[in-house]
Amino acid sequence: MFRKILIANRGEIACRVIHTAHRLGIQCVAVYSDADANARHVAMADEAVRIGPAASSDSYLRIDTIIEVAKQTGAEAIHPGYGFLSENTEFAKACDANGLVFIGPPASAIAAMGSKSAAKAIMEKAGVPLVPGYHGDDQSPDLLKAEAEKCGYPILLKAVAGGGGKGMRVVERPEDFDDALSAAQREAKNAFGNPNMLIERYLTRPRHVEIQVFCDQQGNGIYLAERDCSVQRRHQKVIEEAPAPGLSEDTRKAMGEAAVRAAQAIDYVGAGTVEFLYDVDGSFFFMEMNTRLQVEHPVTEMITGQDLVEWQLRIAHGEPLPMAQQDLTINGHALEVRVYAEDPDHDFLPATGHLHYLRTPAENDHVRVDTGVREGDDISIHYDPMIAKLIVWDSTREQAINRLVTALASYRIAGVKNNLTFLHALADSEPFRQADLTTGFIDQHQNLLFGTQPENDPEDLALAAAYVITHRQPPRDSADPWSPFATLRQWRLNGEFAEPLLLKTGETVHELKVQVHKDGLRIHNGDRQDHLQATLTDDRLDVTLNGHRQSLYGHLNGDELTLFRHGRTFRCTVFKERFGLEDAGHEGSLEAPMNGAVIAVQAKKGDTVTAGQTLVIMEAMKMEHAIKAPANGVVTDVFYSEGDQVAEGAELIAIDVTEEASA
Ligand code: MV4
Repeated sequence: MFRKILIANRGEIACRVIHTAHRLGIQCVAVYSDADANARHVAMADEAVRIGPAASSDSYLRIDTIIEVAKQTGAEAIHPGYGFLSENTEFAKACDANGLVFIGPPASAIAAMGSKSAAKAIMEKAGVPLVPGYHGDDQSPDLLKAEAEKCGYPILLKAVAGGGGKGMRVVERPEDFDDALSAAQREAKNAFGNPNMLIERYLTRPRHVEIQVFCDQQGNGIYLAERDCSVQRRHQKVIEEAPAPGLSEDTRKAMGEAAVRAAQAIDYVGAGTVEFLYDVDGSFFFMEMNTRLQVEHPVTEMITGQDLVEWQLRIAHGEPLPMAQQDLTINGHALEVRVYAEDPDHDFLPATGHLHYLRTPAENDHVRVDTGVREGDDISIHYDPMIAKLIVWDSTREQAINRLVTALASYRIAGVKNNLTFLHALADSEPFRQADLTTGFIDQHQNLLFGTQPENDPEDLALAAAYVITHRQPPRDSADPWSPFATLRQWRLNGEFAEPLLLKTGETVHELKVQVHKDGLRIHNGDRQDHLQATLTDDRLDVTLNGHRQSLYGHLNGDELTLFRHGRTFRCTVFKERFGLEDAGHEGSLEAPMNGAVIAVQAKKGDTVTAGQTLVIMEAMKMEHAIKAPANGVVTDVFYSEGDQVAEGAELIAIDVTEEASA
């Protein structure tokens, strides 16, 4: 076995690979960009080498630098993870040329799957079922139209050079064909530099079912069952599971054997995934082959009991497949969700920020968390915003879903917008429990998945107030008369005195009144009155609300409170006094209101500016936003210039608004 390997990746997959390598007694060299100097994958590795600035193109995509580091550190092999250089033929070749083992397939196998039409031709020859259609070189419009007629409308035009859903167009009727073809060709030429199209019958309610395959260097192949990844959003997988609900043993075998034929047709070595469209009638068709270990590989590990990274390492080192097909069994059901830094309520816009508070579900035989971040880390604009993968297993799908729902409810993140509430609603939804899986799942069930959080649930507000009040209580032995909590005693003696507490959710300010009585708190919110007892232990609030005992968790960061309850995240800003409200507005802020690009800077250092004057113009989501001076003053610093990408919250410009400055 290898003594030392280099992991040419970051985040959760780098950590995942290191975990298995260490279990096998293999030393690990990590690489890192400037943004990742303190990252988890660096801390886990035996040694780690800086490879450049934060931008991927200057670090994790630098073939020359990474090869050099591998040679310098004495690594014998390179694991590419997924993304970055994992499917880059130049990288695979560079490893070969430098006497390093690329832990993946030969460059020729990666290249064979690069063109969709060439891939289809290979698969056809290998007897892998294809969607009826045309994938020839002759691209004359008349011929294409005749081929479309042959496969039957609706048809799908796919760019030969496309992939992952890019460059596709549905044509419903023959009379729409000509216009659709020229538009699709134009788009494909612009996007991929190749206008060629293939034509397929359009399946209207397909599922995405993929087979995990492995091949060794001796030419043996095996399939490790399938994964159903039908629940996707804009071709991003959201939930993956294994096995695929309702797939018969016969179909599994037929699909598995087709996948192994597909791999062997291109002399595949290592871990690969053959994706199929699976139709309602049980038929299946080759879609594409991914020549890497995939994000969702853990669900296969959970139902087979195998460590796929260990298989990769053994095979790359020349060992034969660790198992024969007939010895491989599947057990129970596994689900994976991808926890992302994104905002489901704003079209899943990627989010960035600081992970002020991060609590993951307890891991055990049923629950696994694969992550590359720790509390206190930043989610930056430079890389994929995945925070973690949450994987669960149980003996039935129903029990596995229950595990998932429970685990999601105990996953807590404050500081960065994320999709936990969305995932919880999705996993707990009736259509998902019913396994009503198609690629249109999220669009079809929007009403169940979005806006599931009541804006101003009075229970949330009462519990938020309870959290704030108990958080302020001094420790029992505190005798500090200057403590800000000391005031509490005064009004505790007098049950009639009610302290105002202002909680702001969105643009609404809720004016609550809190009374502390011997038997608990009384919280007034308009006409509503809640009576509760609460004790706070670290971040856990044990509370009896109107006679209902429950535990929930919270996190206060300055005046920003996040409460976690029933799988939902409730956020509010806390003010003791009305005047506090003025401080909270973002008006006049000189910070970037969102991730975006600076398109103009209209002030320079030393300029005298007047309140309301536009200083910087930013663009995000194709909209312009003017950043204006909050007061008269003098510009003391300009931090960005035209064309720069900036992260939400970054200070754009500094101005001195003291009277001396503006005098
Ligand atoms: C299709 C299809 C329906 N009919 N092909 C999308 C990604 C690309 N690799 C293939 N894709 C599709 N091909 C035919 N003939 C529907 C899709 C499709 C899809 C496939 C898998 C997972 C999610 C999807 C979402 C939309 C469309």
